[in-house]
Order: sequence, then structure tokens, then C-alpha cells
Amino acid sequence: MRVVVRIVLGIMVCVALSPPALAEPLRLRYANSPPASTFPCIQMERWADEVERRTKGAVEIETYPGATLAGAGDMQQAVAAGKADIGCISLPFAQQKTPVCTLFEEPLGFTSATVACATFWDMFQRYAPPQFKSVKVLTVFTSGPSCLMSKVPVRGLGDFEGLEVRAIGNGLDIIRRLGGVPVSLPMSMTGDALHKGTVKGVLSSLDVLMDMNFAEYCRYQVALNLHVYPFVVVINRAVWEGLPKAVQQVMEDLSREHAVWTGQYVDAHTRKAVSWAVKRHNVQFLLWPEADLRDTRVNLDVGVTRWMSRARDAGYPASQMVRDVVRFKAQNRKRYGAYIPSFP
Ligand code: DTR
Repeated sequence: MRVVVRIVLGIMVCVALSPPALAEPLRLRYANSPPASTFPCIQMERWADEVERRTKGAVEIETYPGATLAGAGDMQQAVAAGKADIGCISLPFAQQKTPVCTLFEEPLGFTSATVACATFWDMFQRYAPPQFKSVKVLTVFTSGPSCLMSKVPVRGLGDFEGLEVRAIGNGLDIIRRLGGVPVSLPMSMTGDALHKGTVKGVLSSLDVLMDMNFAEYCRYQVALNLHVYPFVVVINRAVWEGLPKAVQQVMEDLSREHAVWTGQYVDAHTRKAVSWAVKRHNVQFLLWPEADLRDTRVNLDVGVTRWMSRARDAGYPASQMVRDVVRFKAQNRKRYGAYIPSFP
């Protein structure tokens, strides 16, 4: 009997002293729609790595690029319904629109993704859009400024007339106002359309020259530096509220830092993409006559005026928002540098 008691006591001591079984990590599924090679998915992988590192493995992020878990058109709904825990919303595809998001689809003169990302984050905090109440916003960012890449040389507004150009969201209206023929296509279908010739150009940031290999089709570029394309990353509200406070804090601390990281990545990667496109496909950068650039600016300023009217109608302080975006943009240019891309 004494031996049995000693054995039981021994087992109890071993169990008491053994390290606690490593808790299973919390697994979160992160859905994204563009191809894995493009910057919205590169930023997703970096965010996932940082969350796993800063939570010391307590959280594991399973990433799903290329619309393998949820598509661009229903990303917020997929997260709200719990089909994905986290989702990256390309705002031009979002069903609901709010002024602080659509403002960034107007040409605001950004030349740097870093400044655009930081400014969008600052404006988003100040004018939190009600459209995201069903989820928790983790971070926001933008593309770099949109430029014209085309299969045929476009040396001014005259050459732009009647040209079929691909864009999304407000980019379509910009093409229309400049005399082109807008073609709405998701990024994933644009390469095929360029190959077939159903579109002759693309209005997008220059990273896609390399990441989507558009330089193979579009040998001519015009650095118009028009609007950017905004993105918002959200997490399911119930999943967020179920996270340990320490994990929530990691994600909150990452929010603005990651927005700036994404902008810095896009600016550096755009320089690399342009250099690659020149060397590999001999792309040329065309300069428009000053009169055409002036007419373009005047024409597109109409868009900001129309945005102000719509924002006022929606009950937003439109004039104050424009003053704030100019102020935040100046502050962020001073803080992060006024990156002016140098094209060959
Ligand atoms: N031009 C917008 C946004 C965008 C810019 N670069 C990329 C790369 C991958 C996906 C989207 C974007 C667009 O065409 O969707």
C-alpha cells in the first residue's frame, strides 16, 4: 500500500511540475482578392508575420490571396458573416461609399504612397466612416498615385480621346472626363484584356508594370500622378472582441505603423518596378505639353468640387475635410519626405 501511495504521489508531483501544455495558437483566416505578387498581398504577409512575432506565436494568421477565400465584391460581407476572420477591402469595389474614402479617389496631388497612406490613416481616424460599424478596422492604406500606362503612345489629351483605358471606381469617371473610354475590370482580368487589345491602357499605380507584367504590353507611360486607390483591412467584430487584450493591443499598435510601412514598401517597389520595366521592356515615359497638363488639372478639379457637394449632402463638413487632408498631407510630407519619383 505504501508503495502505491508513493507512486501516486510521484505522478502528482511530476504533473504539477511539468510545464503547462503549450496552448494551441489562435488561428485567423485573412482573405485578400488581388494576385499574391501584388502589394496588397505583400502587406498582408508582413502584417501576419508581425502579429505572429509580436504575440510570440499565440496567434497564427492563415493568408488567402487571389480571392481564394473571398472576392473583392463581397469582402466586407464575408468578414461580417464569419466566412473570413480578416479581409482586405479594395474600396472601389465596396458596396457602401463614404466621403472620407471617396475623397482619396479624387486627384489630390500625391506623388508618394507613403504620404498618401499616412494621410488616409489620419483622415480615417478623424472621420471614421459609419459603413464599417459591423466590423473592426485594423489598418488602412492606399496604392501609389495613378499613372497612365498604354500600348500606344499618348502624347497629350488629343491622343487620349476615345482610348479604351481600364480602371476601377472613380478612375472610370476620370478617364471619361479626360475623353477616354473607361473599361471596368478587376486587376486579375486586366492582363488578358491588354493581351487581346480590348483595352489599350491602364490607369493605375506603376507597381503593376512589374507585379502584373503590364510592361510587356504597355510600353508607354505618362506620370500623371492622379488619384490613389484606398484599401481598408477589417476583422470580424465578434472575433475581435474574443481576442485577448494583449493581442488586441498588438494589432492596435500595428495600425498606423503598418499603414506607413505599406506606403514605404510601395514607393520603394515602384522605383524597382520602373527600373525593371525600362531595362526589360524598354518602356518610355512621355511628357505631356504644359497646356494639356493644365487642362487635365482644371478638368479633374471639377471632381473635387462634385465630391464636396456630395459630402455636404451626406452631412459631412466637406470644406473642413479638404482643409484637413491638405494639412495632414503637408505634415506627412514633412515627416516622411516629399518622395518625387524620378523617371528616365
Ligand atoms: N489600381 C487599383 C489599385 C491597385 C494598384 N496596384 C494594385 C495591385 C494589385 C491590386 C490592386 C492594385 C486597382 O486596379 O485595383
